[in-house]
Amino acid sequence: MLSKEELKQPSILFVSKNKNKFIEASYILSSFNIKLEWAPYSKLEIQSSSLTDIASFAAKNAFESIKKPLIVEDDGLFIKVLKGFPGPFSSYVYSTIGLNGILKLMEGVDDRECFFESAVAFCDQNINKVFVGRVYGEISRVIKGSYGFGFDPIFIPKGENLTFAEMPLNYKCSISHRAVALRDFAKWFLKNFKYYL
Ligand code: ITT
Repeated sequence: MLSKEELKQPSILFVSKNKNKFIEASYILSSFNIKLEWAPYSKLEIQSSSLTDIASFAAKNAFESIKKPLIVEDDGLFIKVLKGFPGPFSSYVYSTIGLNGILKLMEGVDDRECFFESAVAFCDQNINKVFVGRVYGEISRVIKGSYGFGFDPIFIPKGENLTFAEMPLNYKCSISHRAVALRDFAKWFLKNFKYYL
């Protein structure tokens, strides 16, 4: 006989090869009692300047093969003087020129304004909906901190002196682009989809 646990609807899958994103997303959604399960697959990435379109397409594509309610999240770091670069190319830029490459591009530049954007796409058999979050800040002059991942060591959120990589997870997750998008998602989800939990 199935246990009470097994009879429950499955939790939502978080499709990403990036475990850090899953850990942060799980932490953020845990305060809404929404449970995520990690599906460590690469998402399909279309060419677009819109993270919303990239996430939405990837979620639909993942749902077609997995056929379970899921989330895909696409992120990007948009630097003002670089006209939004690396934006939708953030993953590629991170793994090629990396943090040092970004700092090099910003050498001698005083205007260091930038923002992180997160597009969270939820998809099931009936719906494909995207929630967007942003956090504004600036690119640091040097690489600082050892928490977090990706561009965290060079991103200083507005109003702070520390990079994301100098902040413990609970603090980053109270102000991040991911938190803004996922909190919106959580409110919508709890209103509309109680039966999944
Ligand atoms: P998936 O596509 O498999 O989810 P990814 O790491 O490629 O994993 P994204 O395309 O969404 O994820 O991320 C673009 C880049 O931005 C990538 O290099 C991430 O490491 C980085 N990134 C995303 N969220 C971040 C965060 O909260 N802090 C720092 N860097 C982040």
